Amino acid sequence: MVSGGIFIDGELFLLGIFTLDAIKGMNMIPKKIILDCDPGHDDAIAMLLAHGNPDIELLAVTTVVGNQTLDKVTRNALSVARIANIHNVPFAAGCHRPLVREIMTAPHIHGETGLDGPVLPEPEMELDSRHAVDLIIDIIMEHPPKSVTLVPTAGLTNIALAARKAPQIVERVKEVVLMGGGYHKGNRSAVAEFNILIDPEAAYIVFNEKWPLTMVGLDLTHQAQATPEVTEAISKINTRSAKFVLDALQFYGESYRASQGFSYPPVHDPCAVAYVIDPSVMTTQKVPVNIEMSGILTTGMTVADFRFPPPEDCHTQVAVKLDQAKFWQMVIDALKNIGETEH
Ligand SMILES: [Ca+2]
Repeated sequence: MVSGGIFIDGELFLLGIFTLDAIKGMNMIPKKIILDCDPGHDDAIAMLLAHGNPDIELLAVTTVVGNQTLDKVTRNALSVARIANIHNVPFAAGCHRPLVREIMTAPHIHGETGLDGPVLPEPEMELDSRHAVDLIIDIIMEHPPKSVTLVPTAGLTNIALAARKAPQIVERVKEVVLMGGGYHKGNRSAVAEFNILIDPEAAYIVFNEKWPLTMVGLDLTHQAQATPEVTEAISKINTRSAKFVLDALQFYGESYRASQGFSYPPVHDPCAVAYVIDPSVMTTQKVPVNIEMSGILTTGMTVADFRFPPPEDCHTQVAVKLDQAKFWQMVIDALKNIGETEH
């Protein structure tokens, strides 16, 4: 339970004490998203941000092989749903391997379970019986044109297959806001980011369809580091979800220190959700981006062409600069809105 109100012309009018679901129900113009993810410590925080923010209507959570195998990341997604008391949102499992390549996971960052560190509860929710690709297509076609935003925070296998199976979704989607890539940075290779590198053919499909696409890449997400000030603020919330985030950040922070020399871990995936909530949380630049699929050293690189002003029909943009204070306040407010969930 949280104190809440109703948004009218962007102004919040406090009306009293309401459940989070009630607040979300009052919001006349929520941003409808499908979160396609591979939880994953930062995916889990992205889920919590989406669930806890009154401006977001989470239409579905879909999973795809990535940080770990499909069965592991799907179980993690359902466990996080239980931690945050997410109900009435369909969860569906998607592709168990990339389109062409062999499976590549990230145990050095996320552990053997894909979400090592926190103690995860047994999932309670049943998976939707549909394949994630079909659920994504169904939801987009059931909603009015240009009302659903796709937020992929994993390899792009599910999204690419959805675009190939039902090409009519491309016109219908409002936009794609994805975490992946980097115009000057890589992590899994010198120039490639993990989500793109694990399925570059899928990324090629997604970046070349003509939907508006925002790439929230490493250039941006490396600015979203969970500093001691951030963890201190989260620790004061003292709820089940907040404790889960702290435990997740503990493991994830140690991984990033050991494997990549970061003092504090960059929390990638919630940045994409934050952009949907309020685009002013980051600056962006329109620029053509394409995917290298066959480089000797550069496979999976998001090649951004900054040489000229963007052409008229440029449908891609990259995230550049993060308002860190605004971003972390969104995460903290979402956790406060979720409140205590233990029964
Ligand atoms: Ca992810």
